[in-house]
Amino acid sequence: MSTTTVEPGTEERMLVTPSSHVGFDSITSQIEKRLLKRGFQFNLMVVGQSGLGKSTLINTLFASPLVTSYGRTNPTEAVERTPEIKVERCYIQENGVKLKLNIIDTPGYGDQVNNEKCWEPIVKYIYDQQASYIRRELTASREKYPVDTRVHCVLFFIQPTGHGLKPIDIAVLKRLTEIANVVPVIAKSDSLTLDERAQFKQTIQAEIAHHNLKIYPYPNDEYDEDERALNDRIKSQIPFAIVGSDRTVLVNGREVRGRKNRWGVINVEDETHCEFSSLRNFLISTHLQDLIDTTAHTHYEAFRKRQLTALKENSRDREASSATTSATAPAPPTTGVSTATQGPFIPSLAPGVPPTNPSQAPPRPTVAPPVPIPKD
Ligand SMILES: Nc1nc2c(ncn2[C@@H]2O[C@H](COP(=O)(O)OP(=O)(O)O)[C@@H](O)[C@H]2O)c(=O)[nH]1
Ligand SMILES: [Mg+2]
Repeated sequence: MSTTTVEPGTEERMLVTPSSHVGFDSITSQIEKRLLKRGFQFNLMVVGQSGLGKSTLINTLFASPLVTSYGRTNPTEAVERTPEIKVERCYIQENGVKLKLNIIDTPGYGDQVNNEKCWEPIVKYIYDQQASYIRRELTASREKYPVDTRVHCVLFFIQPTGHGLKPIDIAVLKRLTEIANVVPVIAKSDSLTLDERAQFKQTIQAEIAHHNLKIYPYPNDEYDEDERALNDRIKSQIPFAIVGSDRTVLVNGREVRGRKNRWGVINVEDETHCEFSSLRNFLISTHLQDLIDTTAHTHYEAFRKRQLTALKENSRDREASSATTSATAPAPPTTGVSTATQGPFIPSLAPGVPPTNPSQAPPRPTVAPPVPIPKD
């Protein structure tokens, strides 16, 4: 057995190299076996006007007919009044790996004449999932693996106008990037020439920088050099100019996923035609776990911190006010309901929703939804 001391400053531990094989190097395969049995959960939200190819892209990404279009297919159909959220749950399997997918569609987004606050149901949905997770975590008898419905990635579809982001896009992006991993894509990029596409991308990148929009992936000290280089490359490519298709077409006797028009065929997986492959590699092959981790460690953590701080402040305020009341006023008539059974409660922290009694409301954080605290 040989022993060496670990360099000072790293960790106060002796590095011991066993003289023969012990077997703990199999821990990674033990973990892998367990993870494979449990499967993986990935929750992907698509946001963008109807008709931009959101459903088609989902089917293209997973090479499966997972979702159907909820958009309006004929002009007599009423425009959805609110961006009603629809969740498609399915699971797909590849080489023994089970991926449980929740596809969250926002069909009516941005389709109104007045789109003011059209992001509210989307923001509320994201918060609701975080609140539901916190509730699961805070119950006395916690589930071993709480169901995770937190949104891991928001694919934001930009209309291929060639003129940059619309004010509504900026307003929505500002809100969504604060609470989730947002990846913008240029929808239906086959409608732009290569020059127009390059120019459009530059304009959008400049707008992202100008408005300081925090687009995923974020800088992280834990990344090594290779990961940082990969993220820099991805950053320079964002927004991905994509083309989707849920059909296959024949090119040189080979079936490819693509779109056929009068001028020829667009092979969606061909890098010289569009950036769909880069987007799929990024989302699924290289960053799937990072998207899940960043949701848990960055977005959910921020939400949890805000909620628990507000809860603590609220209960401190209530203790202080009840101490003042009992010191200065006669005891109120008993209602038969003890405060202990009512449990802690935050009146309302929802953006845009006024608290029931503003004078008793805790300080409002910029963004935070109501947290119904578990009763058990
Ligand atoms: N030209 C072109 N058409 C597309 C593309 N993706 C989808 N479409 C078509 O656009 C229409 C609307 O697509 P859909 O996926 O239902 O849009 P959604 O309403 O955003 O979900 C369908 O006819 C699709 O075939 C694309 O990348 N390029
Ligand atoms: Mg759709």
